Amino acid sequence: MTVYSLPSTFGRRELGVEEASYVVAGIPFDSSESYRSGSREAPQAIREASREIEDFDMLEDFDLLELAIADIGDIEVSFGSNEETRKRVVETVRFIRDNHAVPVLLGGEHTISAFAIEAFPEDTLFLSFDAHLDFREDYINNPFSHACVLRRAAEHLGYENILAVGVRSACREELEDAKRLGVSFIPFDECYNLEALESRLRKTVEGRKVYLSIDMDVFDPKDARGVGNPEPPGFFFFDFLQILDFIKACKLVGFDVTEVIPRYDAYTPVLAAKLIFKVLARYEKRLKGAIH
Ligand SMILES: [Mn+2]
Repeated sequence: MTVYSLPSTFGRRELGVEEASYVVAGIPFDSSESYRSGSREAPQAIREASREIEDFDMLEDFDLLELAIADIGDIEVSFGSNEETRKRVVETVRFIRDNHAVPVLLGGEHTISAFAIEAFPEDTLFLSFDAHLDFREDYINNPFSHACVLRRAAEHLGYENILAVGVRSACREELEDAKRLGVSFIPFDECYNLEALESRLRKTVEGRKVYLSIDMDVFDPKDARGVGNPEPPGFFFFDFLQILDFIKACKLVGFDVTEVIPRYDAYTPVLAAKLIFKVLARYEKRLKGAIH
């Protein structure tokens, strides 16, 4: 008997964790979103979009079915408890890493990155694409606000193991703190020359273990309207694809996409799903030694 079913997993995948190179987990956690909220709805929306993306990416000349992806569903988070959610995220990410796979985390607000990074060793580079610096000590007395992500990551990995790209929004105090503490960031006005940016990123990540965190507000709101704190102007998706080859120079150990708010735009989850496939496809092409 044939069963005609379509799994509601990322990319319709049915692999087990032990067979996978990349393990998707949703983290539907939103707690501190200061403007528009609702990123808890993003993991399912990104999955839904991913299931409709066809398997052969002609622009990448790559069959996405070559990506060994498993989807373990969503972490059951504890709304109102940063501590409990943090514990669950760290344990889940450790579980994925213990299975020798790269965690691919679907946020949720950007705070999930600050939780996840605790499951990684201190020689990891936290590479964040974000319109905002997110380097506040706390935001309205909340150290796990999404405005503090970079700071929490830096406290775990060391200030020298942080690079934020595309930054165009901060408060004066966090900007001064970041400079004083030696945190590297590439402001958006240094991102206009894509060729120069790609080579700068490539040099920085060369041979390093990289945790890639993409806050979708790094994109121009004309491309990604469904985000919590839109911050024009920003990267266009097409431009981002011109710099993405830097990923081939590093060892990708973790990856997340955060801050999608589906209720404000039905297209942004599609962009997020496509972005995930693009990152993994480029990275996988390097691993396979393919010439593209
Ligand atoms: Mn942001």
